[in-house]
Amino acid sequence: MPTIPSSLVDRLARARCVVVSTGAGMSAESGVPTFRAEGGLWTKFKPEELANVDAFLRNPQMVWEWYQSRRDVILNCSPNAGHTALVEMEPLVQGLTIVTQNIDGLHAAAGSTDVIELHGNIRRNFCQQCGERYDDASLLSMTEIPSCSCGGMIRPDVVWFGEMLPEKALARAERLCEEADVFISVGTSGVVYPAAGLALVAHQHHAFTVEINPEETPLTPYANVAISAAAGAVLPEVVRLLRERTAG
Ligand code: BJW
Ligand code: ZN
Repeated sequence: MPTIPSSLVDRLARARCVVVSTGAGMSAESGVPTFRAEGGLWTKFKPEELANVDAFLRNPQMVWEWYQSRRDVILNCSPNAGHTALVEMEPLVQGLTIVTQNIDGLHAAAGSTDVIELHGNIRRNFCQQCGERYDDASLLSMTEIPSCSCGGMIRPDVVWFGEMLPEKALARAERLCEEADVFISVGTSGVVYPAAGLALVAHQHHAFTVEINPEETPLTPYANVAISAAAGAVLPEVVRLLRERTAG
């Protein structure tokens, strides 16, 4: 059982604004592959060939197929104990918002009510040419890349390298990080910007900053508390201690 410092439980219980920033490690225990660790997606596939708009325009069918294969995996995954613990944390702390880089939709599937998606959602699509939205689940099983009524190509609603993050989502995330009393980073390698910068914003604005990750990251030096263990073990324990504190 990971040891949770009492300072974290105290800070959470007193906080008015809590931001939990999640990355691929959050969903690893659900069976969703991460990107950069051993066996991660970027150790097998090249992001420059698959996760930027030039790659899509060069070879749309290949990129579409890669995302379809990842959808097959993700749509068969369920939220894990870490996702569930964040749902259970909502009534135990004030002002909890999840800011996720994940595109798998598992926080919403678990039942979290305030989730900001910074890198989009693989369950949705839009037209690269005119921006028309295609959120119909029937596209999720198409092997041939579908076309829009305008003739443009339909692509997954995810943020590729070199693309802007959804403006309102990022602005809200930044504002919350400025206001946060507690900022918890879970399962991100902290190398992809601007998402990684949110931890620094929170730190600079005096949030009590926590990292939950079995590995050290560039964000670790900024953490008041770094818990070196899996999200699915740590977060349920935090919830248990919060409940214990509320009951006592
Ligand atoms: C566990 C665990 C368990 C395991 N429990 N933990 C400033 C400085 C430098 C560069 C830039 C900058 N600003 C912009 C850039 C360029 C670029 C960037 O950051 N590049 C760096 C990589 C060098 N950023 C962008 O291009 C962004 N756009 C942008 O900035 O627009 C403005 C602009 C435009 C043009 C020019 C300049 C600026 C867009 C970034 C989009 C990222 N997209 C991806 C793909 C999404 C779609 C898809 O899935 O295919 O998003 S890349 C990929 O990385 C994905 C992830 O969301 C993202 C982050 O990965 P994450 O979540 O951290 O996963 P991992 O695998 O890296 O780490 C997992 C961690 O979990 C590990 O630490 C494990 O230890 C841990 N773990 N099991 C807890 N059980
Ligand atoms: Zn179109």
